[in-house]
Amino acid sequence: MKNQVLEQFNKIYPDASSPIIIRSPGRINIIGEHADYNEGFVLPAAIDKAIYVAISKRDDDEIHVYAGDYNESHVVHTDAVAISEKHWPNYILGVVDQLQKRSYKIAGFNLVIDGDVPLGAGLSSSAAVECATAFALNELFGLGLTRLEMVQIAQKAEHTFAGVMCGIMDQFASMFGKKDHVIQLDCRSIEYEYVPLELKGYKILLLNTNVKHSLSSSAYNERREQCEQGVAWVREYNKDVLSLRDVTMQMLDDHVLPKDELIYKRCKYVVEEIQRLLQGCKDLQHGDVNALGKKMFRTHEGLSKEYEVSCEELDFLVDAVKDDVDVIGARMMGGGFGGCTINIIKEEAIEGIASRLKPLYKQAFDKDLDYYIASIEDGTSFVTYELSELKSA
Ligand code: GAF
Repeated sequence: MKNQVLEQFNKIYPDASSPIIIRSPGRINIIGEHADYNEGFVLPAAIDKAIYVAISKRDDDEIHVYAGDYNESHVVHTDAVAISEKHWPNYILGVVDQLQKRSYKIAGFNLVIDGDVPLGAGLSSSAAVECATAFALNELFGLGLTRLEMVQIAQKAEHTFAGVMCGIMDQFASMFGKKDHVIQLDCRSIEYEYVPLELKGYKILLLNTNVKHSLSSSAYNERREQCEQGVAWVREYNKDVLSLRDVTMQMLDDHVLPKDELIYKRCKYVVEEIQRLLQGCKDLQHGDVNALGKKMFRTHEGLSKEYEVSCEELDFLVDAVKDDVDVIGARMMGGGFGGCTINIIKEEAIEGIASRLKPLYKQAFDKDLDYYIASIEDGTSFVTYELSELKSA
């Protein structure tokens, strides 16, 4: 990937000064879905699929960006940064806008972006682009931002320029990932702990439905509002309740169920998921991967039936492995409505299961099923290269 990005940079900006290169990974999440914006806990990790940004300064105040995936460029003056109809530049420009709003001076730059995080697959390619951009601009213009500040800027960019009112999980995982560890993140206090992911003969297999979750932003924002509505109803009786993190099933039964069954269902899923994650972390610490896996199946049930963010294809893939002794846990992952399932699966069984599922999936949906074995890697970082590599790229 590094060579590809260098090559593109040379081709698009032949007269530019040597770029710095940043790598920012996609993420998985073991358990704790739709918990982050409810101030619950999540258990994500950065993976070996990443977005790469090559960037260098210009002598003027123009921003030139080029996306390898789309073979498209976009140019804008630093005084005129605005949401683009092209969509992909927004994850970059949103970050520039956030920096400008915080009074950081951003001058002109040339940027190339590319990577191997499949787009729309629920692996947070957008957060990876935002984090790579924030890290790159921080370095290029010496802004002195901390990693957490960059995460918050990246998250806000997603709100303002992509219109998704996401929580903090994706950007945090991309920026703070640590090789072979998951991050147990408390999304209220932003305290976190790295927990070694020791799967003892098991691997993490991602099955990509190849359903792009393009309809998901309005539904995502709606779920968030439904959670907030549930909290508001509980708060009428208990002012100490600030989010679903503080809510018990009893409170939901007393104050939400009588008002609205749909909102009750949504909140119930989240309240149970927050508890499930805490138990799941204990499972992981005790090395009880089987118990963790069972909880993943239950999370999927909740996401599918109560939170209603799954889709036929995701349900199909979870159902298809549910009774397989080699798969100890599976569920849809991320925002939903498409993307990947995450499976904890016996290493020797991977090829067999993939070849069993591929034709079944094709027959059921007339779509291809892709699969990746995710390994857990470090978060956003520099990629070093020799000047000779740049010249020969
Ligand atoms: C998306 C969001 F970006 C995250 O913040 C999180 O809410 C996730 O959906 C669901 O857990 O990836």
